[in-house]
Amino acid sequence: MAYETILCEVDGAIATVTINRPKVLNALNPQVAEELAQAFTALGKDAAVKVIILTGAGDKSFVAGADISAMRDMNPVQARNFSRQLQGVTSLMESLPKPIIAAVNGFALGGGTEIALACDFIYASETAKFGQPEINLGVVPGAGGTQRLSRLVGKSWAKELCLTGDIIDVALAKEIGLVNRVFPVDQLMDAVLKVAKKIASKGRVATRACKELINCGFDLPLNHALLLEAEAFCTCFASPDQREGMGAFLEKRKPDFKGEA
Ligand code: DAK
Repeated sequence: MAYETILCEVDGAIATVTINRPKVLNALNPQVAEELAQAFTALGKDAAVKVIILTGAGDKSFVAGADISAMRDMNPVQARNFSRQLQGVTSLMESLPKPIIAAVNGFALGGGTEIALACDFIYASETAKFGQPEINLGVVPGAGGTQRLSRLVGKSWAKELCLTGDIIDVALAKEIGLVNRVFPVDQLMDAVLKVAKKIASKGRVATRACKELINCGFDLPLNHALLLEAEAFCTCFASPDQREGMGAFLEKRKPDFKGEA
């Protein structure tokens, strides 16, 4: 499919989606949101793709937020439509049955931090910077900045970031648990590809279930979440991957997972 504001490349089991508006630091406008929705929908259906990487074009920015020039003159109806569109993209990413890894290679501000938070985990370059500066624009974060962020880093850090609008460096982002791992700029994509390939070598049924269990179970009471986990564990036994994985261990060989999810 031809896109104008994003790039979408598939190499074997790994797809890389690059937000491609480097002149405005990859800011998100309605067209980016629409194209991201199309790309994630298509990749979700593409049986060959097992893991998706999300990154930003250029060496300065992942995503510097929603496009302020596009937002400034929106009327309330356009603002609501844009809002629903962005929320739709983050919800789609979370519900996709395949892991999405954020490769944050520079500024991830406002909607940039939020779209990274909708990924399954974040790897970042030493130059990455994070923040929820919406308060400086007279608004609140609208795509999960108050909600996904507080669930990930705790209420206190989420409040400090959302209330001050401060931009934090990657060391602090790692310290508070927003970022999993940090790499020199020229090693980030190799590191992300390496972990993507490792995940792609696992069985689809278990990969999908892990993502769904952690996402869905997190906000449930523990006993309900554990019940969900037991049901998913049981479902794995209906997949050839369970026999292949356990058989391969016992036969001292590498598993070759072929189950469909
Ligand atoms: N929008 C539009 N243009 C942007 C932009 C943005 N968010 N960020 C940067 N640019 C543009 C700059 O205007 C500049 O354009 P030219 O002047 O060259 O034409 C170009 O990118 C380069 O930026 P700078 O010259 O400013 O570069 P610096 O290195 O000096 O500064 C910076 C980099 C990232 C610190 C600075 O550009 C900056 O502060 N940018 C704005 C960051 C920001 O406030 N982001 C949050 C935006 S609000 C919602 C979901 C999500 C959202 C809202 C609702 N719903 C679902 C309800 C999200 C809201 C936001 O993200």
